[in-house]
Amino acid sequence: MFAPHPPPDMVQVPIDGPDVTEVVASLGFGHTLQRRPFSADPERLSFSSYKQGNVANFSIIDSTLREGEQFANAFFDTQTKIRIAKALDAFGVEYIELTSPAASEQSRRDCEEICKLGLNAKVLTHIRCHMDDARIAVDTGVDGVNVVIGTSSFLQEFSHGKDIAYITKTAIEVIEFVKSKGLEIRFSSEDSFRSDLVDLLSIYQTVDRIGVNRVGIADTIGCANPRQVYELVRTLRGVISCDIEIHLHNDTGMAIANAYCALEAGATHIDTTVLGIGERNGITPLGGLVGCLYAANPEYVKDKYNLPMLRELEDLVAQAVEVKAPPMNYITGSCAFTHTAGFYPHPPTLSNPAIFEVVNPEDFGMTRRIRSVPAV
Ligand code: HCA
Ligand code: CU
Repeated sequence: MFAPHPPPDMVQVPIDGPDVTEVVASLGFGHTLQRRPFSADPERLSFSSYKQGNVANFSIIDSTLREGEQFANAFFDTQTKIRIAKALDAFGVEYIELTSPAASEQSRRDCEEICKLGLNAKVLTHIRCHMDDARIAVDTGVDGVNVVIGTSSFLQEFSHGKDIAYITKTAIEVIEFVKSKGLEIRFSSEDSFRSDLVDLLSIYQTVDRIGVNRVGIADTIGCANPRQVYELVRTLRGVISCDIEIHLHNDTGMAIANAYCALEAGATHIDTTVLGIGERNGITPLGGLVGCLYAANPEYVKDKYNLPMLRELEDLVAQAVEVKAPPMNYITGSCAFTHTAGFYPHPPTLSNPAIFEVVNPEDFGMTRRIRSVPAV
């Protein structure tokens, strides 16, 4: 009458379904999925070398002095721009992107001043795809020019009103002009993720053939997710041979993960701003990106950037735009390395804090704090 109950010490499991040992073996990266925490034994961890793409071979283009100028509370005077440019250079970003000199007379003068500083970082300026802007840009002393034009149907219709044939023709003219001056040149499409893919790939292929240094993809409205980013960059990688830059807005909190996936897919240059400031809620934050890439390859990232300077750089920008960095901020937040001990009888954080840390605070000049609460 009654269905027999299993004995109490037995667990019922479905008899169908794949053998998990075989599934894991077929993945081909061993039994451990975690990315390399700073103190773990690398021999035991194989995931960090899995599908790395350019995760350990990239450049940062910091746009605090361009995209960041579009942040709601940003009004940088010349001296502040110079201080930020020098701090970014001391941190070690490879490029600094500045507002178009065509935007105002002040922007043009500031651009010239920053070019005269003799920084290690290359100085770029960001212009519309227009010969008038290009002529002004090449006379400022910049190392390169980042050109952008909207390619999505929305922008073609509601912003500049030009079709793809016109965009391609102007792009060629601007690129050839900037190249003739011996400067580096990038061509990017605004709102790439809502652009027609055939249009997008065709225009990138054309500019690649005429020798552009980089093409750029922009998630202007922050609508993309990591898988979409991976697929677009991967597809693009297959049709062009020049470098690939990516610019990712953070409207839905995807900007760091999207940047990571872009590198896995073969992107070479990532746009950031300090604290992520920019239009609306900004773009990929420098600190979060560096933290994420450090987790994958600590030695590479430590070698490349002056990590203990991150906090100072963020404080400088936070002060300039009159905001406070959030306590939960990646790496530099006041609670980033706070551990609460006392919930366990033998708190593992006390014997080896690294058990709960993917980042070694000392590498970023930060200190760990153990907060004790009485065990209950
Ligand atoms: C802009 C828009 C932009 C450009 C990005 C790029 C965007 O302010 O011109 O040049 O790659 O998010 O699309 O910032
Ligand atoms: Cu932007």
